[in-house]
Amino acid sequence: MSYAPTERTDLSALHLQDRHTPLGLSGDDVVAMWRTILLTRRLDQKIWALNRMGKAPFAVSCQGHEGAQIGSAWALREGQDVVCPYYRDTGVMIALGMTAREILEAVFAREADPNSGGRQMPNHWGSARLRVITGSSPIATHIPHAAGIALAARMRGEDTVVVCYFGDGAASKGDFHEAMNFAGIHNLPLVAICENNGYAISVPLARESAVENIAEHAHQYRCMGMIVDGNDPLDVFAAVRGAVSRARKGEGPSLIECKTYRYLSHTSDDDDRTYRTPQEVEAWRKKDPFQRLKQYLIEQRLLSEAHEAELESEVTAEIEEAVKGAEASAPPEPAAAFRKVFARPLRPVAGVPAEYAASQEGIAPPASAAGGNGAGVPADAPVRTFIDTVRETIRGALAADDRVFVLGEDVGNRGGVFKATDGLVTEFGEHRVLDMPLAESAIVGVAIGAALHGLRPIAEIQFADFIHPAFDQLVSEAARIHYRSNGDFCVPMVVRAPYGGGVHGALYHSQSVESLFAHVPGLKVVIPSTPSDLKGLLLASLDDPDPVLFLEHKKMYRAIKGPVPEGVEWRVPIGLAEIARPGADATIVTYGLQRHLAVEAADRLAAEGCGDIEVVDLRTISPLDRDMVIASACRTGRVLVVSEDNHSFSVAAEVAAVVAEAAFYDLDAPVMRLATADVPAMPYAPALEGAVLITADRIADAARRLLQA
Ligand SMILES: Cc1ncc(C[n+]2csc(CCOP(=O)(O)OP(=O)(O)O)c2C)c(N)n1
Ligand SMILES: [Mg+2]
Repeated sequence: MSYAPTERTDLSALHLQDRHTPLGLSGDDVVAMWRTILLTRRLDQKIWALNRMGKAPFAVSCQGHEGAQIGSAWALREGQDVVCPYYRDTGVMIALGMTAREILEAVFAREADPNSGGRQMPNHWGSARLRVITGSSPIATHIPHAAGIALAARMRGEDTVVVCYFGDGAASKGDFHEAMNFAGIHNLPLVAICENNGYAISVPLARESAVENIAEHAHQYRCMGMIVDGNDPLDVFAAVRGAVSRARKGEGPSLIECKTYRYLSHTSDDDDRTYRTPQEVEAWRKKDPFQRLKQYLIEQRLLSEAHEAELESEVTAEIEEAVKGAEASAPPEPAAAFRKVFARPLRPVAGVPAEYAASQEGIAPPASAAGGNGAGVPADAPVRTFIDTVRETIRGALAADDRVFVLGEDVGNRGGVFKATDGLVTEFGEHRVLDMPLAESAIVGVAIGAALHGLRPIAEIQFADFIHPAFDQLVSEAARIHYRSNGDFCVPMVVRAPYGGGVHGALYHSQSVESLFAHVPGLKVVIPSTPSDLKGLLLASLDDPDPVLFLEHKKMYRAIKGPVPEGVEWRVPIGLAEIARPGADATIVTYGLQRHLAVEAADRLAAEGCGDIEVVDLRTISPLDRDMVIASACRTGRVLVVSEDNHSFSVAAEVAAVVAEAAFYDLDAPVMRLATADVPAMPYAPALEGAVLITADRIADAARRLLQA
């Protein structure tokens, strides 16, 4: 199977016709465009050579793609449009203003690398200065971000256009389809550019796509679809300029497919001889965008031999100087590896080697102990259920801050399946309470994009059980964006999800997911257990510059009531646990619904005269309030950790480890865990569900054993 040039990409005979003037480009413009292609080609060749010399560990070549990359980037409005590039887009970055020196700082993984400060591999672009959004390695995850930025730009009344680049391989991913569908539904100012080079590493197009042209997907998503000769920069420029202008005028998204080819292997680690023939490569080399534009300039009498030589020597000197400078520039200091995990770090990073502990960044420890036990809650505060508190808190946030908006499945007219957003669409309109397609990756991905563009999204995942399609967006994207961009970007986003069992929800409406996400550096995970905590923590999460996963135990929605301060000033700090019930003889560490069950069990044991048990409610799972857990463990000498999540590899396991490490010599008994057995949560039949469920009785039994141990 081979990927041959088609008629569409055939070289037309001679460029005797002036093609640039009708496009609004002067002769100087086209020469400048070619100079950018020249710089890109020579820099790429240099980087490849540095790799082969053993000086650059990893290289991604864009040779062959320069026409698609520079022709398209030339059509953007500098300083206003936003770009989500692909890893192969060296030409896009040079056209947008990243210098050879800056690119080489990344190649050598230097501290001055503007993309990531040496944290990511080369070609993982990102620069707030250039309005280029930080990118990752997982393919296609950035396309929903582009749609979210386009949505946010429109909500903010800007005429910004978002341009998103990707390869033919990316068009196989759900994120591509989810994002294009969303862009089509909302007619967003998005220009999606597919650099189709015929391969996803070694897999040829015919084995990755059921349709011959990626642009054919456009009509499914109400986009304008176009196929252009990606090796003709002027053709690409014309198409992208048209698409950008349509998007700016509110005429909706476009999908432009640039048929192109890469001349070298996929990366410096690949060997393309295993999957394509030299003849095929040669056929495409005859259509080299570099040579074609040069040929055009010569035929149009815009480039003399002397001028060409002058440009060549300018570019060579620029690259040589950049290599020298970047090679000599400083690597990142090792201690930087432990910084910028969060935009607002609340606790020291756990597990930092002792030699770097002293050089950690300053943390802003959580402030006061307001919250669930009533501290700071006015005596006349109205009593509300948990679910009413969710809704009223969101209502207050929507009214107080026009950057806040809600997105999720059924959040609009239905008001959410639990009624957490009931009535809000009528009050605030469809643009602030956005019904989303049934596509969790897009829900979180769009929220990330909107957060990156200055909004404060509250994304609702209908049930925590359905958060798994968005795992990549949460774990690979939201959680890593601040760190991977060396602090250049942050994601102030809240993702709410009802979780937990005991409601006859069976395997897929009962799960506890906190341990999965608490494991991920860069995510804050919050689980409130009282209405006043819920309000204070949700508002604190909206203030926070980091992504917050906000889990609400669904059994509490109508069962738990409590006083809730009015207004939008109330805050409960993230990262601070609370003593829900003071006691002297043992500690139960827990969170969520189990706080209430633990207090009930403790009261019962006290009434029986068995002992006085302290209950610590974590409230924030990550970052964990180790100080309060350890202090309580040291005071009482006995610790039981209670959690509805599965027994092994869990939050309960982590708390037990913290206690064992830090309070061992103050303990009078081994740390105990009471958690749901390691079975998929939860079976449906009442008898089966009852068998696995954590109840106040079971907590009391466990606590009795602990007191006697
Ligand atoms: C989700 C995911 N799966 C696999 C990979 C490994 N991988 C990196 S690039 C690539 C091929 C991408 O092909 P395409 O989108 O056509 O871009 P091209 O490299 O051809 O420019 C693969 C499989 C990855 N980075 N992410
Ligand atoms: Mg490809």
